[in-house]
Amino acid sequence: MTVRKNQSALTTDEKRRFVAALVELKRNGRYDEFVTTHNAFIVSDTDDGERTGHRSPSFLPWHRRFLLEFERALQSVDASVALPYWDWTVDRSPRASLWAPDFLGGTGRDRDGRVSDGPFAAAGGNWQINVRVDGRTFLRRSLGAGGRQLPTAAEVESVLSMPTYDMAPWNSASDGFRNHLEGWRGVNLHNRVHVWVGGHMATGASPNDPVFWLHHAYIDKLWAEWQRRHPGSGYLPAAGTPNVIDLNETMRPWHDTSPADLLDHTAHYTFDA
Ligand SMILES: [Cu+2]
Repeated sequence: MTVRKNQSALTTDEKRRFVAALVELKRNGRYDEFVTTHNAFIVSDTDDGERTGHRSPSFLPWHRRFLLEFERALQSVDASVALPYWDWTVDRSPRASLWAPDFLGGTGRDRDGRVSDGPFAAAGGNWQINVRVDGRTFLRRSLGAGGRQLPTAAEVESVLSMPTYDMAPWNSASDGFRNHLEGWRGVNLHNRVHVWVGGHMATGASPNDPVFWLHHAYIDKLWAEWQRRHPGSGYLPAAGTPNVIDLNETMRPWHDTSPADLLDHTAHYTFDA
Protein backbone atom coordinates (compact mmCIF):
# COMPACT_ATOMS: atom_id res chain seq x y z
CA MET A 1 0.00 0.00 0.00
CA THR A 2 1.28 3.44 -0.92
CA VAL A 3 1.83 5.78 2.03
CA ARG A 4 2.26 9.44 1.17
CA LYS A 5 4.58 11.08 3.66
CA ASN A 6 5.35 14.63 4.65
CA GLN A 7 8.39 15.60 2.57
CA SER A 8 10.13 16.91 5.72
CA ALA A 9 10.11 13.37 7.16
CA LEU A 10 11.72 11.63 4.18
CA THR A 11 14.99 9.82 4.74
CA THR A 12 18.03 10.57 2.59
CA ASP A 13 17.43 7.30 0.76
CA GLU A 14 13.75 8.12 0.11
CA LYS A 15 14.70 11.51 -1.33
CA ARG A 16 17.36 9.92 -3.51
CA ARG A 17 14.93 7.33 -4.89
CA PHE A 18 12.20 9.89 -5.53
CA VAL A 19 14.60 12.14 -7.42
CA ALA A 20 16.01 9.22 -9.42
CA ALA A 21 12.53 8.12 -10.48
CA LEU A 22 11.67 11.68 -11.57
CA VAL A 23 14.87 11.89 -13.61
CA GLU A 24 14.13 8.55 -15.27
CA LEU A 25 10.58 9.63 -16.25
CA LYS A 26 12.10 12.81 -17.64
CA ARG A 27 14.68 10.84 -19.59
CA ASN A 28 12.17 8.42 -21.11
CA GLY A 29 9.75 11.17 -22.12
CA ARG A 30 6.83 10.23 -19.91
CA TYR A 31 7.33 13.19 -17.59
CA ASP A 32 6.75 15.73 -20.33
CA GLU A 33 3.47 14.06 -21.30
CA PHE A 34 2.13 15.04 -17.89
CA VAL A 35 3.26 18.65 -18.38
CA THR A 36 1.57 18.72 -21.79
CA THR A 37 -1.70 17.33 -20.41
CA HIS A 38 -1.80 19.83 -17.55
CA ASN A 39 -1.07 22.76 -19.81
CA ALA A 40 -3.79 21.71 -22.26
CA PHE A 41 -6.36 21.70 -19.47
CA ILE A 42 -5.20 25.05 -18.06
CA VAL A 43 -5.64 26.54 -21.53
CA SER A 44 -9.06 25.01 -22.19
CA ASP A 45 -10.75 25.22 -18.76
CA THR A 46 -12.85 28.39 -18.85
CA ASP A 47 -15.38 29.94 -16.47
CA ASP A 48 -18.14 30.13 -19.07
CA GLY A 49 -17.33 26.99 -21.03
CA GLU A 50 -16.31 23.43 -20.47
CA ARG A 51 -14.12 23.15 -17.37
CA THR A 52 -12.66 20.03 -15.83
CA GLY A 53 -9.15 20.35 -14.41
CA HIS A 54 -9.40 23.81 -12.89
CA ARG A 55 -11.84 26.53 -11.83
CA SER A 56 -14.55 23.94 -11.39
CA PRO A 57 -15.78 21.33 -8.88
CA SER A 58 -13.69 18.61 -10.52
CA PHE A 59 -10.45 20.48 -9.75
CA LEU A 60 -9.96 18.15 -6.78
CA PRO A 61 -10.88 14.75 -8.29
CA TRP A 62 -9.14 15.65 -11.58
CA HIS A 63 -5.87 16.40 -9.81
CA ARG A 64 -6.31 13.32 -7.58
CA ARG A 65 -6.46 11.14 -10.69
CA PHE A 66 -3.65 13.08 -12.39
CA LEU A 67 -1.39 12.52 -9.35
CA LEU A 68 -2.37 8.85 -9.22
CA GLU A 69 -1.31 8.42 -12.83
CA PHE A 70 1.96 10.17 -12.10
CA GLU A 71 2.61 8.18 -8.94
CA ARG A 72 2.00 4.93 -10.85
CA ALA A 73 4.51 6.09 -13.46
CA LEU A 74 7.08 6.74 -10.72
CA GLN A 75 6.35 3.32 -9.25
CA SER A 76 6.94 1.69 -12.64
CA VAL A 77 10.51 2.96 -12.24
CA ASP A 78 10.88 2.24 -8.52
CA ALA A 79 8.06 0.44 -6.72
CA SER A 80 9.14 1.85 -3.35
CA VAL A 81 8.42 5.46 -4.31
CA ALA A 82 5.31 7.36 -3.16
CA LEU A 83 4.46 11.00 -3.73
CA PRO A 84 5.46 13.09 -0.73
CA TYR A 85 3.43 16.15 0.24
CA TRP A 86 4.59 19.66 1.12
CA ASP A 87 2.80 21.26 4.06
CA TRP A 88 3.61 24.85 3.16
CA THR A 89 1.97 26.14 6.36
CA VAL A 90 4.93 24.63 8.27
CA ASP A 91 7.80 24.53 5.77
CA ARG A 92 7.23 28.08 4.68
CA SER A 93 10.67 29.48 3.95
CA PRO A 94 13.15 29.11 1.07
CA ARG A 95 15.49 27.67 3.75
CA ALA A 96 13.28 24.60 4.30
CA SER A 97 15.00 21.26 3.62
CA LEU A 98 12.63 20.80 0.66
CA TRP A 99 14.79 23.29 -1.26
CA ALA A 100 18.17 21.80 -0.31
CA PRO A 101 20.50 20.52 -3.07
CA ASP A 102 19.86 16.89 -2.05
CA PHE A 103 16.17 17.26 -2.82
CA LEU A 104 14.53 19.87 -5.07
CA GLY A 105 17.27 22.50 -5.14
CA GLY A 106 16.71 26.14 -4.25
CA THR A 107 15.39 29.34 -5.73
CA GLY A 108 16.50 30.81 -9.03
CA ARG A 109 19.17 33.44 -9.45
CA ASP A 110 18.01 37.05 -9.54
CA ARG A 111 18.90 37.81 -13.12
CA ASP A 112 16.80 35.20 -14.91
CA GLY A 113 15.27 32.88 -12.29
CA ARG A 114 17.55 30.01 -13.28
CA VAL A 115 17.69 27.24 -10.67
CA SER A 116 21.38 26.56 -10.26
CA ASP A 117 21.63 23.81 -7.64
CA GLY A 118 20.01 20.46 -6.97
CA PRO A 119 19.10 17.63 -9.34
CA PHE A 120 16.88 19.80 -11.56
CA ALA A 121 19.38 22.53 -12.34
CA ALA A 122 19.92 22.79 -16.09
CA ALA A 123 23.68 22.38 -15.73
CA GLY A 124 23.19 18.83 -14.44
CA GLY A 125 21.91 17.83 -17.85
CA ASN A 126 18.95 15.85 -16.47
CA TRP A 127 16.19 18.43 -16.58
CA GLN A 128 15.67 20.23 -19.85
CA ILE A 129 12.39 22.13 -20.09
CA ASN A 130 10.78 20.87 -23.30
CA VAL A 131 7.13 21.85 -22.81
CA ARG A 132 7.93 25.53 -22.83
CA VAL A 133 6.13 28.78 -22.19
CA ASP A 134 8.97 30.69 -23.84
CA GLY A 135 12.35 30.00 -25.40
CA ARG A 136 14.16 29.20 -22.17
CA THR A 137 15.00 25.57 -21.47
CA PHE A 138 16.11 25.87 -17.82
CA LEU A 139 13.93 25.43 -14.73
CA ARG A 140 13.02 28.74 -13.13
CA ARG A 141 11.88 29.76 -9.62
CA SER A 142 11.66 32.88 -7.50
CA LEU A 143 10.70 31.56 -4.05
CA GLY A 144 8.81 34.17 -2.04
CA ALA A 145 9.84 36.99 -4.37
CA GLY A 146 8.50 40.40 -3.53
CA GLY A 147 7.95 39.40 0.09
CA ARG A 148 5.08 37.06 -0.78
CA GLN A 149 3.93 34.78 2.04
CA LEU A 150 2.65 31.22 1.94
CA PRO A 151 -0.76 30.56 3.50
CA THR A 152 -0.85 30.08 7.26
CA ALA A 153 -2.38 27.23 9.25
CA ALA A 154 -5.13 29.61 10.39
CA GLU A 155 -5.98 30.42 6.77
CA VAL A 156 -6.13 26.72 5.93
CA GLU A 157 -8.34 26.21 8.97
CA SER A 158 -10.74 28.91 7.79
CA VAL A 159 -11.19 27.09 4.48
CA LEU A 160 -11.48 23.59 5.98
CA SER A 161 -14.34 24.88 8.12
CA MET A 162 -16.53 25.63 5.07
CA PRO A 163 -19.28 23.01 5.03
CA THR A 164 -20.37 23.20 1.37
CA TYR A 165 -18.15 21.51 -1.24
CA ASP A 166 -18.93 23.87 -4.12
CA MET A 167 -21.67 26.19 -5.35
CA ALA A 168 -23.15 27.61 -8.53
CA PRO A 169 -21.87 29.05 -10.83
CA TRP A 170 -19.29 26.24 -10.32
CA ASN A 171 -16.34 28.30 -11.47
CA SER A 172 -13.80 30.85 -10.24
CA ALA A 173 -16.61 33.04 -8.85
CA SER A 174 -18.04 30.34 -6.57
CA ASP A 175 -18.30 30.44 -2.83
CA GLY A 176 -17.64 27.21 -0.89
CA PHE A 177 -14.74 24.93 0.00
CA ARG A 178 -13.43 24.01 -3.46
CA ASN A 179 -12.98 27.53 -4.79
CA HIS A 180 -11.48 28.84 -1.55
CA LEU A 181 -9.02 25.94 -1.53
CA GLU A 182 -8.25 26.45 -5.23
CA GLY A 183 -7.81 30.13 -4.44
CA TRP A 184 -9.80 32.21 -6.90
CA ARG A 185 -11.76 33.60 -3.96
CA GLY A 186 -10.94 34.51 -0.37
CA VAL A 187 -7.67 33.88 1.46
CA ASN A 188 -6.30 31.95 -1.57
CA LEU A 189 -4.51 28.71 -0.78
CA HIS A 190 -3.55 26.64 -3.88
CA ASN A 191 -3.09 29.45 -6.40
CA ARG A 192 -1.01 31.50 -3.99
CA VAL A 193 1.48 28.67 -3.50
CA HIS A 194 2.00 28.43 -7.28
CA VAL A 195 2.72 32.18 -7.34
CA TRP A 196 5.02 32.01 -4.27
CA VAL A 197 7.25 29.43 -6.00
CA GLY A 198 7.21 31.51 -9.17
CA GLY A 199 9.00 30.60 -12.40
CA HIS A 200 7.42 27.63 -14.14
CA MET A 201 5.13 26.97 -11.19
CA ALA A 202 3.34 30.24 -11.94
CA THR A 203 2.48 29.10 -15.50
CA GLY A 204 0.21 26.48 -17.11
CA ALA A 205 3.33 24.36 -17.56
CA SER A 206 3.71 24.23 -13.76
CA PRO A 207 4.42 20.46 -13.60
CA ASN A 208 7.81 21.27 -15.15
CA ASP A 209 8.81 21.94 -11.54
CA PRO A 210 8.74 18.72 -9.49
CA VAL A 211 7.39 20.68 -6.52
CA PHE A 212 4.07 20.70 -8.42
CA TRP A 213 3.45 17.11 -7.26
CA LEU A 214 4.28 17.83 -3.62
CA HIS A 215 2.05 20.92 -3.63
CA HIS A 216 -0.87 19.06 -5.16
CA ALA A 217 -0.35 16.06 -2.88
CA TYR A 218 -0.92 18.44 0.06
CA ILE A 219 -3.98 20.05 -1.58
CA ASP A 220 -5.27 16.50 -2.05
CA LYS A 221 -4.62 15.76 1.63
CA LEU A 222 -6.58 18.88 2.60
CA TRP A 223 -9.53 17.55 0.60
CA ALA A 224 -9.32 14.31 2.60
CA GLU A 225 -9.15 16.34 5.81
CA TRP A 226 -12.23 18.35 4.76
CA GLN A 227 -14.14 15.09 4.13
CA ARG A 228 -13.33 13.87 7.64
CA ARG A 229 -14.59 17.11 9.13
CA HIS A 230 -17.78 17.22 7.11
CA PRO A 231 -18.98 13.63 6.76
CA GLY A 232 -22.42 14.84 5.78
CA SER A 233 -21.15 17.00 2.91
CA GLY A 234 -20.56 15.47 -0.48
CA TYR A 235 -19.24 16.39 -3.91
CA LEU A 236 -21.44 18.80 -5.83
CA PRO A 237 -23.08 19.23 -8.31
CA ALA A 238 -25.01 15.97 -8.31
CA ALA A 239 -26.38 15.94 -11.86
CA GLY A 240 -27.41 17.81 -14.98
CA THR A 241 -24.96 20.72 -14.96
CA PRO A 242 -23.84 21.98 -18.38
CA ASN A 243 -20.06 22.30 -18.92
CA VAL A 244 -19.34 20.96 -15.42
CA ILE A 245 -18.44 17.45 -14.22
CA ASP A 246 -21.30 16.12 -12.07
CA LEU A 247 -20.76 13.48 -9.41
CA ASN A 248 -21.19 10.48 -11.70
CA GLU A 249 -19.90 11.92 -14.97
CA THR A 250 -16.56 10.73 -16.32
CA MET A 251 -13.67 13.12 -16.75
CA ARG A 252 -11.38 13.82 -19.67
CA PRO A 253 -8.73 12.78 -20.56
CA TRP A 254 -9.33 9.35 -19.01
CA HIS A 255 -13.06 8.92 -19.78
CA ASP A 256 -13.29 6.09 -17.25
CA THR A 257 -13.44 7.75 -13.83
CA SER A 258 -16.01 10.03 -12.22
CA PRO A 259 -15.63 12.18 -9.12
CA ALA A 260 -17.69 9.52 -7.29
CA ASP A 261 -15.00 6.95 -8.07
CA LEU A 262 -12.29 9.16 -6.56
CA LEU A 263 -13.86 10.35 -3.31
CA ASP A 264 -12.14 7.69 -1.21
CA HIS A 265 -8.36 7.98 -1.48
CA THR A 266 -7.80 4.95 0.79
CA ALA A 267 -8.47 2.65 -2.16
CA HIS A 268 -5.18 3.94 -3.60
CA TYR A 269 -2.99 5.37 -0.82
CA THR A 270 -2.99 6.55 2.75
CA PHE A 271 -1.20 9.42 4.46
CA ASP A 272 1.41 9.22 7.20
CA ALA A 273 -0.79 11.31 9.51
CU1 LIG B 1 -3.38 22.19 -12.07
